[in-house]
Amino acid sequence: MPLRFVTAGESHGPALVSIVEGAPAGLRLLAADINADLARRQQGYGRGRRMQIERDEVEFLSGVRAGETLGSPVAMFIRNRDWKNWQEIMDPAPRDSDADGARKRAVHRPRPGHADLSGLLKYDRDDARDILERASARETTARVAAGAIARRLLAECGVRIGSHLVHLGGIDARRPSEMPADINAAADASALRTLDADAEQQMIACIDAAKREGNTLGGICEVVVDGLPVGLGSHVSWDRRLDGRLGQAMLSIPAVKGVEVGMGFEAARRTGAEVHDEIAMAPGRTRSGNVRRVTNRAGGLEGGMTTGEPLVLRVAMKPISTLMRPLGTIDTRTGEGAEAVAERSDVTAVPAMGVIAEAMAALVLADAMVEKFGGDSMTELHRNLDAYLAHVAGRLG
Ligand code: EPS
Repeated sequence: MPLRFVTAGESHGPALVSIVEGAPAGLRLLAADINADLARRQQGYGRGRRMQIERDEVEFLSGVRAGETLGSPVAMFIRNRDWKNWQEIMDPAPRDSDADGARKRAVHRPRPGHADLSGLLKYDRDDARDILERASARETTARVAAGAIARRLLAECGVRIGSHLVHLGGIDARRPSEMPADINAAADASALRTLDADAEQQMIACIDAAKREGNTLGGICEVVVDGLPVGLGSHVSWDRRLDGRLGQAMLSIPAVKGVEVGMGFEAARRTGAEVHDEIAMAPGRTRSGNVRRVTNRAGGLEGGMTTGEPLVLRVAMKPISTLMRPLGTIDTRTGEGAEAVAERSDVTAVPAMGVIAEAMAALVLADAMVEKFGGDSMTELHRNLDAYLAHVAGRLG
């Protein structure tokens, strides 16, 4: 894994930290590039009040000088504005216990569907806040910051990533007859990041109804990546297959429960003749080796490698686990039945999930690019990519 990242931070702690290691030197990078993606992640109808409090922006702590990466780890700092309301509760210093030893805003009624209960047992904590603060999807801010660096790298190599919402709360969005050239420009103009304005109105009505009921909604986003060269990833070993690497990245996003590549589950219901993509010569299509797939049901991956066709993933998110009309649980102090704690939360965060899925896809794909083409400098990466493309283009036709 030549390009890797790690995040740190609790949802209501002072800040989030994101460290990306392995970005080649000489990549042009501005805080504004990262802030643009952070702002996209904060959009979306159905978010709670927290998104009005936060305005996510990075500060570079290392790895960038005069607008270019140095090849050293890029550390980014993102302040939590809500921290000022939680300082006492989240203070790292030892506490003077209250008279009865109670902790403020302690959570003893774990929410079904969250990490609260298993985390509390596994990490031997009394207060589920010690778990939920880190399990919170607030952490995805730091992933999007890391992903924005990967996106810059891919953009310099001619690769573009976009996403749009295709389902929310039981309502399917119709696919446009022709996909827009810039998917994100179109999707970001929609309150739900969907390309179907009629479906969007119905989805908004569903979100309003779910909110009134104290309920939550899930949905599906599609990620599309154009411009990938043939041959990223490999068939030779299980952990080098790109579909597996992308699958892990998608399933690591909080509340994501499924990922499909290309036709996905539908392929299992069809015959081989209905599923596989026939091959034809396509002179001038250098990124795929002067060939094309007549269809792209495989979604740009065959044998764990890119084909040079667009990569298409669909990512499914369950409804958020915090319900304002709480589900049944137990009180962990007594073992008696209780209603789960109802912390402030969102009705849905599927539009944001699409942006997070883009970031995770970017990180996996940039890693695969650096792995194949070398990662000390952008000069090296470009030289090797160009030589490879020239070579594969000369093989056929
Ligand atoms: C989250 C609960 C809400 C969300 C949060 C994820 O935060 P709070 O508990 O402060 O109201 O808004 O998402 C974010 C803060 C974010 O940046 O996406 C949860 O429990 O997962």
